[in-house]
Amino acid sequence: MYFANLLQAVSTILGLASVVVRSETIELDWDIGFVQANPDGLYERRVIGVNNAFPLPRLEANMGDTLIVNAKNSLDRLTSLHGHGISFRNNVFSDGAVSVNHCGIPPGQNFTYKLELTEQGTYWFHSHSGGDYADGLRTSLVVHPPNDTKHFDYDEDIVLTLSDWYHEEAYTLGKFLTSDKNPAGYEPPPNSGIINDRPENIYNVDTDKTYRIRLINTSTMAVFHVKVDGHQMRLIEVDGTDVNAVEVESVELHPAQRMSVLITTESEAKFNYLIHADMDPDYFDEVPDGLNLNLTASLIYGENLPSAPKEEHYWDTVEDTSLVPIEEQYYQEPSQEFTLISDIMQLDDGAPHGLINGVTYRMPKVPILMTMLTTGEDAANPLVYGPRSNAFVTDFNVTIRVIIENVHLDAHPFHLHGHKFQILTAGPGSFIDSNGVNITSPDWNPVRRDVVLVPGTGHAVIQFLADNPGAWPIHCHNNWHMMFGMFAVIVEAPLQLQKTTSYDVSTYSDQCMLNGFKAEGNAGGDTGLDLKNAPDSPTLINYGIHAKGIVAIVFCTIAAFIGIASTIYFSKQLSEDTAFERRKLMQPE
Ligand SMILES: *[C@@H]1O[C@H](CO)[C@@H](O)[C@H](O)[C@H]1NC(C)=O
Ligand SMILES: *[C@@H]1O[C@H](CO)[C@@H](O)[C@H](O)[C@H]1NC(C)=O
Ligand SMILES: *[C@@H]1O[C@H](CO)[C@@H](O)[C@H](O)[C@H]1NC(C)=O
Ligand SMILES: *[C@@H]1O[C@H](CO)[C@@H](O)[C@H](O)[C@H]1NC(C)=O
Ligand SMILES: *[C@@H]1O[C@H](CO)[C@@H](O)[C@H](O)[C@H]1NC(C)=O
Ligand SMILES: *[C@@H]1O[C@H](CO)[C@@H](O)[C@H](O)[C@H]1NC(C)=O
Ligand SMILES: [Cu+2]
Repeated sequence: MYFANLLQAVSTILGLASVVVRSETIELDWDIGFVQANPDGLYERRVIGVNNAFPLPRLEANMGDTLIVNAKNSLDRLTSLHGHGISFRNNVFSDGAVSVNHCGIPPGQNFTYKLELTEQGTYWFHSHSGGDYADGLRTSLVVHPPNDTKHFDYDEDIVLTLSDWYHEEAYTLGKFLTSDKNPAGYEPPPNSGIINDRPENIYNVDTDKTYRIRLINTSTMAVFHVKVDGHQMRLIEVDGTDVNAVEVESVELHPAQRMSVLITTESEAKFNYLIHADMDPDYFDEVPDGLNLNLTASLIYGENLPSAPKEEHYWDTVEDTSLVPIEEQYYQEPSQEFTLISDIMQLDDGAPHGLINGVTYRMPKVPILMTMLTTGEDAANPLVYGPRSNAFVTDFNVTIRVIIENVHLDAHPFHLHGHKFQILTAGPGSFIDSNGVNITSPDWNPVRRDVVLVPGTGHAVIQFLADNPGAWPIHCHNNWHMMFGMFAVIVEAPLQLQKTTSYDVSTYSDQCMLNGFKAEGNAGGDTGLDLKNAPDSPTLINYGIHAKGIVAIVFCTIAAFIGIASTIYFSKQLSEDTAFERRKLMQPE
């Protein structure tokens, strides 16, 4: 990083900046290991850090730069790294989603990730293995625009990551949560919230300057509302897409989402102000006593100035679909359409599971990408990826529509790797019962993001151009829900991928083997469509008894475990009989 910045400074001094497009290669050595830290100032615990430190180094680069991260895994289990929102075009082995395009880094070994930063915006870099990102393995990644596509004037960036924080390790909590001891899929509320993975955040600001505040939601499950006292906010970016500025009172961020807002400081330094980041209690099953929902950072105009008088603030929401990207991409009629019905329920192993079309994801023996590259023409057949991979195979260079129908009561922030997709519509109820997609004009330019919030018992419809062959997960980014298996994979243009990507099995086979995977063949590690060795996963409990039966069973079991919390969860469940009715209609037997 320093080296790159230094080069930049030198080239600016030499006056080279205006004649050459600089693109730097930024190379980092990251040793991933456990360290002791006290991120919320309330409790010291073991967290996952880098090079013996926590929080992790912030990543920053210019558009066009390449980031190389040589990661060593010094944990006692496999791990991985993923650049959230980065397209990984031509670097399909660097996306880092374990079991999809990566076998993970075995303990004691290294892996080199390559991120070509071809798009400006606010991103983040985090583990894509188990709950490791919730235990600390995450940081911001800001890609600065070059002058000619810098759509807004601002003087400086302020980067705020917002997260919930648990005093117990996600690794341990996850084991309990995904077991038959937690049949109703209860999600424990966090112990606190943190900004920038540290207890205190103070920003010194100057008068009459414009700051771009970049917000990154690195939460497990918390939803934040952000507001700056005394300053009008203008929303200009969502998930790496610059949009026509919208004045907002506050912004709402779901897990894994990013937003940028501009604020202009006052001409006269009179007060110091607070930036508020409030966690929304509606997204928790339970709010424990003593959980401070309302976090703050400080904007300091002058050390000796008084604090601004307290302000009443309310939570505003900006509909994604009302935002208009500055760089236009017009709506196209889709050529292929997939429907994903998402749910969470107890399956026949007694544990809670996330479901896509009735199937809970189970890691195949061979990561999807490696199956795509080693099964010839079979790669275009969804069967080759196994019965539990939720694989959706696309053609090349056509428009793909994905309809997500959520029959569960919780809202789910769905993330797709490899693309910024257009959001055509999102709302309550099912898409089939809605007015459909409203094509407002031939040059309709829908908002593009990489995370879409699918409301509880609601729907969302997204589209993207299948021009990036690879294996791209589409999953809920609520970390608990992802652990429950609410996960599918877009198998994008496998035959095209075979033409453009050379793959030497021996490059990855040793690491894959150490982590329990194979590096070639179908989902069972065999050839052709012989899938007898492909992993299986639990299945649905007979629906005959479902609606009332499961509620009764689950209620008795869980009440013993979690007491009051489950009653709250259940009052949510019971008030929504319709969800159960719809499940019966939509789930396969
Ligand atoms: C970009 O704009 C800044 C401020 O206007 C200027 O100082 C800088 O030289 C420009 N860089 C290039 C590469 O044009
Ligand atoms: C592994 O990573 C460490 C630190 O990240 C680095 O010092 C070392 O050179 C790497 N080893 C190899 C073989 O690349
Ligand atoms: C962050 O993401 C989590 C998980 O989706 C979500 O519950 C929370 O509301 C988000 N917070 C913000 C500020 O977006
Ligand atoms: C947190 O902020 C919200 C919004 O201003 C407010 O309604 C709520 O009362 C605050 N909660 C606490 C505990 O201060
Ligand atoms: C993708 O499709 C468009 C329009 O159908 C065509 O112009 C373009 O050449 C295609 N690109 C590739 C790489 O095949
Ligand atoms: C479609 O969008 C237009 C323009 O925003 C709006 O006037 C119209 O009511 C919408 N139609 C439906 C069916 O939602
Ligand atoms: Cu979810």
